[in-house]
Amino acid sequence: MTWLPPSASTFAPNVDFVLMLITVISVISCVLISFLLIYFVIKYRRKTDDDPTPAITHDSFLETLWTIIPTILCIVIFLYGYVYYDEYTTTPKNAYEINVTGQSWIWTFDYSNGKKTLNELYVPINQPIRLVMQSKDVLHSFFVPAFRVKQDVVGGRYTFINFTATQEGVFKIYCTEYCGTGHSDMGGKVHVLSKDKYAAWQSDSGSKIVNASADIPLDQVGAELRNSKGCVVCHNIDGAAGGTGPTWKGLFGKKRNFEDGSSTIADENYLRESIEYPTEKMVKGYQPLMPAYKGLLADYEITAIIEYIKTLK
Ligand code: HEC
Ligand SMILES: [Cu+2]
Repeated sequence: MTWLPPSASTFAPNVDFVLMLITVISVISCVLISFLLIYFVIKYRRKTDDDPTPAITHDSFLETLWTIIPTILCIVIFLYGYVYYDEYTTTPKNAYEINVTGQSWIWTFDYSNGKKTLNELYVPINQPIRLVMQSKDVLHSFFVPAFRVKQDVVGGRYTFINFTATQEGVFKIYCTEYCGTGHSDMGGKVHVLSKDKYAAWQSDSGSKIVNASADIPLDQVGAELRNSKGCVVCHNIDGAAGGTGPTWKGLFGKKRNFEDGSSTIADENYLRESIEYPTEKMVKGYQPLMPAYKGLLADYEITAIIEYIKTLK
């Protein structure tokens, strides 16, 4: 159906079917009831002034009918909902588990072989997946429209999503729980790969999102990473004040003043430390909101971002 997102998981057709069922029932009832209402208003209108109003108090047959038909419809809708919900919440035995962490305002994914990715989830096609999700801070919600799965992500406990992707491609992830100023930018992508490509991706070292072997200048790779790694949510590059984090414009080589009264000049090593351990040196006037990117960015990715920051004069 063109008005729906792509249908890319085993649940998607079920959810769409229930949606269609409810829509069709609603449209038919609406048209039928409206039509009968108008028809009866005209047919049984008072035609002359002394036309008597008939004293009908009830009709057992009609009342039974309009109770039983909607009841049956409700039961049918409930049963479909129940069966599909049960399927959705039951973990298949051979499910492949991926740990998901939501925090303001990025998603990180931990795979069983030690790989970690940021805002980009990689899954194999036709393989039941179980996401074990938690939040580091406030409520978030993990939503992949193309899979028709959505679940709140909560601090201090785990929540789960099961799905089996049925289409190769790239699909969007949204956070659907209002979680602060960066909420609307808190998103990511699911990459559904064939089994072969997935195995290749898993054995590939480093969390490459941008292809390092392509002939792209480092600073351009860095510009790309600012978006894909979520820096864009908190750091602007136009020098505007009032962002969650300091602007990157003119940052390189500038004197930085810290909350503890010390200061330094922003060189490569300072930038690297700020990215990996942001709370080590707290820039004056800012909150400790930046996630620690240690282990989440490959070395060449950090270098690329630093090269990019250098170009922002
Ligand atoms: C949730 C918001 C947030 C996100 C996302 C975020 N940062 Fe930050 N960042 C901050 C805040 C707040 C500070 C200032 C406080 C501090 O020093 O930790 C900061 C400080 C920095 C600094 C030091 C800046 C200075 O003026 O001295 C650098 C460099 C930096 N971030 C890089 C990054 C990179 C690279 C990314 C993405 C990979 C990123 N940040 C993502 C909030 C964020
Ligand atoms: Cu969120």
